[in-house]
Amino acid sequence: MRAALVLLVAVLATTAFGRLTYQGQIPNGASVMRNGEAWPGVGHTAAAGGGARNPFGVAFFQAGRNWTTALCQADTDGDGFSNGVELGDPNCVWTVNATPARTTGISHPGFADSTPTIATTPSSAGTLAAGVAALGAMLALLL
Ligand SMILES: [Ca+2]
Repeated sequence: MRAALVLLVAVLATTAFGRLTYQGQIPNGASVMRNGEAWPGVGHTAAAGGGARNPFGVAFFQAGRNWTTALCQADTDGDGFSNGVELGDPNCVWTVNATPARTTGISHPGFADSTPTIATTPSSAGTLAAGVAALGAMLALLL
């Protein structure tokens, strides 16, 4: 009886450890959020992991539990953002243990109701301001 209990505890501990190991197989695997809620079980329909897999979890499993270029470029939840954009690796160059290109605004690649919050870059804001100024100058000439 005691041996069975020890075995059960060991199996449960291994299962939990395995899930945490997978976090390291994808960029920002420990920082995935879905609408403000942390989602450590990235590949699962339940935030804590275990049970059924979400579309990203299915694709991750089919990719051999590896961050492949195809998995990065795919949009497994169909929200218009590739998995790489959602997880901070827009150019699909991330490797295990490396720091992803972006570590903020990480969204969930398994749910379409979760999309990345990417700040507008200063360069594009500057371009817009220059365009507005040029348009204003053209209108001034016409009037
Ligand atoms: Ca998403």
